[in-house]
Amino acid sequence: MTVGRIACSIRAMAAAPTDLPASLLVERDNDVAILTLNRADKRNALDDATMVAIGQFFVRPPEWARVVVLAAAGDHFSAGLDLGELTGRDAVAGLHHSRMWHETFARIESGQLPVIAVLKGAVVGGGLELAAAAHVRVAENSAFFALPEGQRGLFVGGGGSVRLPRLIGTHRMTDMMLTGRVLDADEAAAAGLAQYRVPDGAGLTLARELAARVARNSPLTNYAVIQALPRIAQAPPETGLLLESLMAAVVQSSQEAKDRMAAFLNGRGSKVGD
Ligand code: 1HE
Repeated sequence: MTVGRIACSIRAMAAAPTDLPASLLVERDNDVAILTLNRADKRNALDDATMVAIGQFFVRPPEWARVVVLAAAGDHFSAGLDLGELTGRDAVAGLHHSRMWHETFARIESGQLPVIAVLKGAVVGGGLELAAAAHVRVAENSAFFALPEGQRGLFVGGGGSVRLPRLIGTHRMTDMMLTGRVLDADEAAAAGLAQYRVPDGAGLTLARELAARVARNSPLTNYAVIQALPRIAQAPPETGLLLESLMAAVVQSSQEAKDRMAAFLNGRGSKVGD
């Protein structure tokens, strides 16, 4: 069974998505889906409708999509949780809301497709938690990163306390939360919050180029990178090594791997860096 068929059967089991709200756009660029947060007037604050739509998109991405680029309209990636929706919530509703965010971001991080996020302006609070669930992050010059939960009397609730320490270390996250420290794009990239740094306006172009490269990989390798690599990295080393061997054996036994290796050995394959 190919990874495409695995993906199809899982997607077929999922409920059909309802129409997307105006706050989320999906466009097709060949086999790349461009998913755009489209609430610039509210600095792409994440309200429930947008979160539910993001979750629905990732549980059943379009069949043609091999990679997702996560972008944002306006000058800011996301100002985080929509604070306007928070004020009326009691503790139980807050618990369920946080778990809904967890489920949504898990669908991104541990879903079917590689996700490349284009970061600019505010990448704060829940916006940073959303960015942390992506696999590749491109930061434009204007991007700034913060966890203003302390200022608002809140705590992270979208998986930030799990994902951000893995990216930047507990000590840096602690500093950001306690002191309200704002990292600029260079500081964030140096800390590990973005793998790529580009001038303002260049993020989407680079993300599309990267997505096109990712889409040229064997889908089964991409699947292994998303599904196996993070689990191996968190497993005890002996368990991780066994998982690695199992995953490697499955991937290299695929017909696509055999075809690609034969093409290289016959002088027809791409070389490193092509
Ligand atoms: C919002 C939000 C929001 C803007 N919820 N409405 N996040 C924060 O604490 C960040 C709060 N936002 C800001 O600090 C600033 O808005 C920005 C630095 C991001 C941008 O500043 P600016 O001057 O460009 O915009 P603005 O004038 O502050 O905001 C424009 C509009 O967006 C305004 O609404 P309007 O109706 O008066 O035009 C703002 O109210 C609205 N807006 N941010 C709701 N966040 C799962 S737990 C996660 C916990 C968190 O994410 S805590 C962090 C929350």
